[in-house]
Amino acid sequence: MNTREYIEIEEKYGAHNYHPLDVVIEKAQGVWVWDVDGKKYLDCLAAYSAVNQGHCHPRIIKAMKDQADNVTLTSRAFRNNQLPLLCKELCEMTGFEMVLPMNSGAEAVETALKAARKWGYKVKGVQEGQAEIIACTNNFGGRTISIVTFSTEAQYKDGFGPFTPGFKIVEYGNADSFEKAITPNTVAFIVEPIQGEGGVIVPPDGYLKKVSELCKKNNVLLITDEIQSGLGRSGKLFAFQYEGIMPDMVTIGKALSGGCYPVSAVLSSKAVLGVFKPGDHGSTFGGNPLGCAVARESLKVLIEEKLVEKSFEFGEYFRAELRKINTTHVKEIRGRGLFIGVELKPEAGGARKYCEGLMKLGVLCKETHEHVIRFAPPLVITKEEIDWAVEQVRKVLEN
Ligand code: IF1
Repeated sequence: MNTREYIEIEEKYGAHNYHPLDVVIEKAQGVWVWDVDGKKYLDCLAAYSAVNQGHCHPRIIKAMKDQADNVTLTSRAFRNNQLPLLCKELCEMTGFEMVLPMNSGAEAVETALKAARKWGYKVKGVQEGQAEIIACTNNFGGRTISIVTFSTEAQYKDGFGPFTPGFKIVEYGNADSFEKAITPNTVAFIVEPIQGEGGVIVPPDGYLKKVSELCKKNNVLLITDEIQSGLGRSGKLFAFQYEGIMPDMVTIGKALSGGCYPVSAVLSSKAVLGVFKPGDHGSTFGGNPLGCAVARESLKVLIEEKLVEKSFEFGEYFRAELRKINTTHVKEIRGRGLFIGVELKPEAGGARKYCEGLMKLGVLCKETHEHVIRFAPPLVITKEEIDWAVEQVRKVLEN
């Protein structure tokens, strides 16, 4: 079957909750993917930063196959021999004390919100039913009803009410706006250290440090959502490290499994995750041995292949090369590590057509919001591959 035929079947039988580029991928390795017509592309999206380690990383695939031969799922009614090791390795790697594993990013965010509320009632002493959680404009945390409750993107909420009470919105990047919103009932502030969906928005220097201080001063938990920015994408293990802070809770997902399996987690302290007692929270698949084995190997690959350091270095290089393109379409090139946003001027006519142009030239990337092209390739990309990608970007952007 060819591209057209696959697309027709998907359009007929699959729900239309996406508007993908019309490339039907059947195979991938490292930074490269191949479509069903045999055409090869450089992947500059990396499944929204889930395949930081590169597609089908041989070590991760081997760990997955080996584990699949042993045991895939026990449920948490029984223990398995992978979960303890994943939790220990994650804590040793990150400096947190406890881990709660889940599957999708949205579940990790929900878990952090539940932990924060329970902590608010049991530890902080907020009156039952009164807990408030503060989130930012332009945030993205997933698609559950509670999470879209605090989305500021009208489409993500339209038709999905009634919503969950107890959330407040403040302006991203503005610590004063956050400070003014704090009340004695505030239990947590959830923030992306770099907003991905928002358009690769890096907040002003000092912002995270300031909100971290305000959280400490007001006994409010700081939750940084590193599902997209974490695990090397930003050029540090976590993007919050750019400001030398230590949040109370961190959500991770995506690259935790190198894109091989849905694995997410909340990292925190005993004081916070300790509020969960048996039966309070869980998931059939969360912490399953297959996911844990995949995550353990994905983390080892990240460290042993020095992908965090590579992301930092090559991110600088990628941005510098993009800046050399002679074009009047670009408003701003920004980002950290290999987490790059190219914002086009409104006159450029929207980012989508440039992404379509790049696809024809063999580079896959995706617009975010109307005017931003996001470049976030697997962190295993080489300098030569960056040069080649920039060459293609030059062809579509040069006037
Ligand atoms: C989609 C965007 C990226 C996330 C942060 C939690 C989650 C995400 C910071 C939830 C997920 C995704 C979801 C995916 C597209 C994607 C995305 F375009 F929406 F903005 F990456 F930039 N926190 N981000 O970025 O994780 O439940 O999806 O595992 O199509 O919705 P999830």
